[in-house]
Amino acid sequence: MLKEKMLNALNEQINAEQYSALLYMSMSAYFHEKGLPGFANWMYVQCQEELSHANKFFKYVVDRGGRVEMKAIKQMPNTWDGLIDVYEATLEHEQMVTGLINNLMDIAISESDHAAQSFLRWYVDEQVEEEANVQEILDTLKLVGVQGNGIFMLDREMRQRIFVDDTQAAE
Ligand code: OFO
Repeated sequence: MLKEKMLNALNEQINAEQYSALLYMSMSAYFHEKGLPGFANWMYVQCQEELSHANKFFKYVVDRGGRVEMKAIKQMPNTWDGLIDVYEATLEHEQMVTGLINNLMDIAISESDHAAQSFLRWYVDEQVEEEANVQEILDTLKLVGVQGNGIFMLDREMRQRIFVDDTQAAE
């Protein structure tokens, strides 16, 4: 059985992951508007990943006998100042999420909840990958510049990304 503090934090995290999904969907819509279908696809896949993260937390709470409580999702931004601004905002958001995951792990450690520590390790590793992927795109964008042929090629590359549900493979 989950202790109350951990249960509340897990419910907050379900909300945070769902917010992440909608934030990335909003970024996807922004890229469609800007004529960048590849980047729009990349963000849509990111949205699907975040929903899978939320669902994994949902299932975990249920498996531990806890009650999932769905909460209102705060308004996400709808516009940005170009490609670099979007990926800077994405990196900042992922760094914030890493902080939330670390906080969950701190609670699990302080409560000697070994099952939660084991479960959360997947997210600790996932956040390293999330931040690294976004940083890499940001570095590439800064290198090629945000206009012209480089962006056209990059947009085509971003179109290749497909959703793979890593949360299932880890179980
Ligand atoms: Fe769920 O990893 Fe991003 O936010």
